Amino acid sequence: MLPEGPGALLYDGQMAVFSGIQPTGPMHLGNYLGALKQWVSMQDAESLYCVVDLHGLTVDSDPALRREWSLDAMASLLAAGLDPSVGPVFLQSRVRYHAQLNWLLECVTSFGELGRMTQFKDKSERQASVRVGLFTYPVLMAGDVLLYNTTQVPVGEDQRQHLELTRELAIRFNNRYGETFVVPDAVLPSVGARVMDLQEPTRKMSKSVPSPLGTLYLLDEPAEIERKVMKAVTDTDGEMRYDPSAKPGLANLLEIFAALSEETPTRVAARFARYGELKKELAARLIATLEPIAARYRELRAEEGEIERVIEAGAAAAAAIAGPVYERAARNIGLL
Ligand code: AQP
Repeated sequence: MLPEGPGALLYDGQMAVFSGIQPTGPMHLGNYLGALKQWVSMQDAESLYCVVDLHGLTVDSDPALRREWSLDAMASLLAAGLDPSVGPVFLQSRVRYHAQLNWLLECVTSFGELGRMTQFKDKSERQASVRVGLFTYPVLMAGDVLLYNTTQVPVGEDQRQHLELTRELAIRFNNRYGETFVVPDAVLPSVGARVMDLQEPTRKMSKSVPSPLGTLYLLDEPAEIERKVMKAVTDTDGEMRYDPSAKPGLANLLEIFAALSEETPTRVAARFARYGELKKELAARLIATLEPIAARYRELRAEEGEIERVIEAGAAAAAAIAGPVYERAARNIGLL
């Protein structure tokens, strides 16, 4: 879809894709199906993918562990199939314009609209002392996207509201200060946009909520994947049909299967008579998809210096795009 309205004049005809992921722990199947799988399929010379380590600061952590998580996240992106020779893969904090644009955008955002963000409401309930950064997180995210003249943002369903805010801020800034930002669209996968916890299928699979049996990690061993899938919560009536509200556990398994096999959940349901058969076949498919990713990840983590080289090159390429956009925003808002 082409950008419309304010910002459209800046659009140069290229589809520019940007998306990011927080280095707040090992990546799970939701991150893969909701984000990484799409990122890989959409990657071209106009796409940028980022490990958003500044966003990761909204979660408490030991600095040494943070550094490890950032490297782990970079390795996971590359292992999932992103190719840094096609488009930049980089670390957010290495491009200073993210933090700089954040401030300009905070000054066009209202307190009330951030208070309405459901992710803030959910996450703040789980923090003893709520950081201001958790509250302003969607503004930093808006800046991440807007810095790259982005037209499309591939994300999972949980980021839809933040993307709406990004569009709102871009339009507002353009209306007040003149054409500055391209207004982006969210791109959600047709299935797999909301992978649920395998033990609590009414809650999304998440990095920051501990659920040892409910979260399927990209780096899980095959036996572990099989164990988690076979123990996934379903229901007792044993009737194989896709019904997310009445049968959320089964629907989650059917959606995961459908996202891997690129068909609809209803079609997947028609292929199996028993939950056990579905689970067995699903585990086999997950192992076949995730094992090569885990193997490549281990190779990359063992190659000293390789990830740092990708980070350096990616930051230089990203800054070359972000710099002029930031300068345009600063000039238009009235900074000398
Ligand atoms: N359960 C999910 N199903 C589908 N997509 C998902 N994503 C996250 N969880 C699911 C997508 O992964 C991308 C990166 O997410 P993020 O790092 O910004 O973190 P998040 O959205 O807050 O979710 P996480 O990874 O589970 O972390 P926590 O626990 O911190 O919330 C995004 O495109 C997201 O949509």
